[in-house]
Amino acid sequence: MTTHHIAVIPGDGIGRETVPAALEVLDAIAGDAFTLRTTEFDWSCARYRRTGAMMPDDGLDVLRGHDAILLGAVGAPGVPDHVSLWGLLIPIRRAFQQYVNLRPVRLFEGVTGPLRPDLAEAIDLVVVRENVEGEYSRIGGRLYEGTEIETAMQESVFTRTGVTRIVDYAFRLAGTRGRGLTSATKSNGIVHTMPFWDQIVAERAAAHPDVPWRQEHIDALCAKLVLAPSGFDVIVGSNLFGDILSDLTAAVAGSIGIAPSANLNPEREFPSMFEPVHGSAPDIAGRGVANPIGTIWSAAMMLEHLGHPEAARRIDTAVAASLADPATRTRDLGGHATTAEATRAVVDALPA
Ligand code: GGG
Repeated sequence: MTTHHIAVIPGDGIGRETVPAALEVLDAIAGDAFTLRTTEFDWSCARYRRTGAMMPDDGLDVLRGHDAILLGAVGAPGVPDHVSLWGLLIPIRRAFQQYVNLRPVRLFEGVTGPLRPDLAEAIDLVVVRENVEGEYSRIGGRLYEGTEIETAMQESVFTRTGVTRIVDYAFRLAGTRGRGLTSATKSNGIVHTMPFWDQIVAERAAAHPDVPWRQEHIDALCAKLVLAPSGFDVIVGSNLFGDILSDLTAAVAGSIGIAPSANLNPEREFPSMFEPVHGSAPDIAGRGVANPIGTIWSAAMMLEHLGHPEAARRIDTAVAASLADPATRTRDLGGHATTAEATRAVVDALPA
């Protein structure tokens, strides 16, 4: 029997409700093939308020000793979002070279979200987001602060290594899924980094001759994803564009509350991290109404990554069954179920 050591960081807001929900499902599924030994860390905005840091100085060294990280959400009123993000999430992604952020989106039976009924056909796509460089950068600064000519500048970082590895990952994934790759850029307006990205996509396409691919400007792509989302399979984009596209597609498929993500270090040299796409949602935190599915599905992706695809599929099946029943849908999906009821529905629907 394999034992995996999981670092658990519920974080802030609804992360403190959805992570226990995912742990309940993981508890129900662990058994003969594997067990999970979890260690919980209180790294969060609450810790930041207490100590001035989201995590301890040796936090990354502590995480290094784990097989995977399960994270809820970061962000709380009173703590600037860039402080919480750069104090916890981004250092983890970068220290562990989690350069792939995989964000699958599916339209589940019975969940139509804002889609017109005639568009509610199979949506089954994956956003592959570059996760450690691009527009997420601290390079820049402010000039003439507090004056009328105050100026803010921010630089993006696109390296040949960074773009090539994410594009290659996306081509390989598209090759296994079979319906082609779309690359999202904005090369008509952003004249250095985006044409560089397009150039590398075109170069790498030659190494993946069987994968159909196309390039789309991000603005036009957003419109197409709203109007005809079923026409897309794998979409690759920069750190910022991938983040925006995954919220957009998750909302089109019903709710961001369902959407999972995997921050992967594909070489498995370091732990990967699994977290829902949604944030801490302080407006509903503490009320027991958050949708746990995004975190539960992220936990399933974690099991897949740890070498338990069968267990991951059992969770997927249970998630689909729970979403098909209006009685066990949370408010974001038009239902009335609490976090606890939605979680119980998944546990009860786990196939034997
Ligand atoms: N689920 C983790 C979380 O709190 N995400 C909120 C967020 O704003 N993330 C930004 C990002 O993924 O770059």
